[in-house]
Amino acid sequence: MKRLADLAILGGPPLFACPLHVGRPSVPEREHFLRRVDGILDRLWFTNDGPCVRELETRIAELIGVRHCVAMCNGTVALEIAIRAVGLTGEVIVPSLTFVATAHALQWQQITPVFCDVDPRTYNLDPARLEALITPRTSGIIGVHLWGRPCAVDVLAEIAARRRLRLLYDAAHAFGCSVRGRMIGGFGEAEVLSFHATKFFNTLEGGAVLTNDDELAQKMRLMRNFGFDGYDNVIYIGTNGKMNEISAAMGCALLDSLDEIIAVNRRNYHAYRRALAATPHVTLMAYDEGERCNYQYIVLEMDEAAAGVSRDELVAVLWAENVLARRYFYPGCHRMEPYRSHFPHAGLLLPETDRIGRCVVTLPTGSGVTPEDIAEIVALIHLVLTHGEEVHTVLSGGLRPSQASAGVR
Ligand code: T4K
Repeated sequence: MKRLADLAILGGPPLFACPLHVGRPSVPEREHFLRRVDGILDRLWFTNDGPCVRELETRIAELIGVRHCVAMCNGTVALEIAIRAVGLTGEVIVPSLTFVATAHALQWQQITPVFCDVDPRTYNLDPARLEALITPRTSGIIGVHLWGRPCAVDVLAEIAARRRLRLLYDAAHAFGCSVRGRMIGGFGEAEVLSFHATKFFNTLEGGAVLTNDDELAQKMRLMRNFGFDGYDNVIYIGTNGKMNEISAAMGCALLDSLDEIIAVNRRNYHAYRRALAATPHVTLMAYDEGERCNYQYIVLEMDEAAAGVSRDELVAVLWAENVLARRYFYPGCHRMEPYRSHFPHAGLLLPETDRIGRCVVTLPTGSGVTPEDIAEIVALIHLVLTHGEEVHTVLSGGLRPSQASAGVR
């Protein structure tokens, strides 16, 4: 257990010899994956709707209970294709508290993302603030199930139906999660998954669109393949959104271990929860354990004023100790380009987004992180937060390391 004087910011050795990352990839049973790769090399069929992609699509559609899973090369292209396939234009209402890909997928196609503030209890689109943002140019809503916790799906569906708007979900964080027992993936007109390496379920790079709409699914299948409807016949504008076979093989192999991966994330979440119970000035984002959860994000909200040390100072201490915590999703899309220049005053309508972005910290989890590691990480956080002012003084250059050590012993 570290004392304040041993902190790496004061010259002590880091708590962990190797970095602990947020978003370390899950790895399938190696032999199983390599056998699948051998099959791909033997078949000489590497992409373009190959057998591994079809298997992955079928298994995911069954698992989620939707009619169609259309696998794509990544979540961002999957979003772009879904947006185009449902015909979004003009303005689309989205949260700003999300990974920037949600907004970029719109702006990339000259559709304006209109940022709506979030409900601080869910971190998701606040339906009470949404209707005021609807204009004659608004064509739809994209909800984001941030950190795997569901949007207010019923209220959003009601608003979308009443105001005649299309409704999509960015479910990049929510594979394997449910709302009142119904798996995320089947809400709105379509939901988009990301299988990026940093997601608890990955296909190296990859993503998918899930939908129960047969026509929409068929359109997206064509759009991901340049719009080809059979050889030599292009019937839509399209792009190259195809998933390759090695990625799909990774996904198929990992699907076999999905329950174990989630069990490890759940174990880690409980380890954090137990350990953090005695730590002041932070609140751990809670999962609704009555639902299916993937537990892939460990998110702390920190009370900077009470702690006497800033969120960024806490992150700096953690990085020095090789705990590579992240500030997801600071500073919010509205403070990133090109949105910052397009809407310089957007923050006025996004007080919760700004507040949350300033005080959240995402911590390492996944199979590379043990309950013992978690006990050490939390002890470190506890140390910083119970000596907030001293840490703040050291980090703002008020004391030299030797003075600081002398002062805190
Ligand atoms: N919508 C939402 C809500 C999303 O969160 C995302 C992606 C998307 C849409 C778009 O889906 P994709 O097009 O990406 O499929 C990462 C991921 O790149 C991104 O996929 C993810 N969200 C986002 C939340 O996180 P960065 O820029 O923070 O990644 P990076 O490279 O800093 O990696 C994060 C951590 O993971 C690092 O500590 C290192 C570790 N890592 C990373 C990779 C790639 C590994 O240990 N191994 C690896 O292979 O965006």
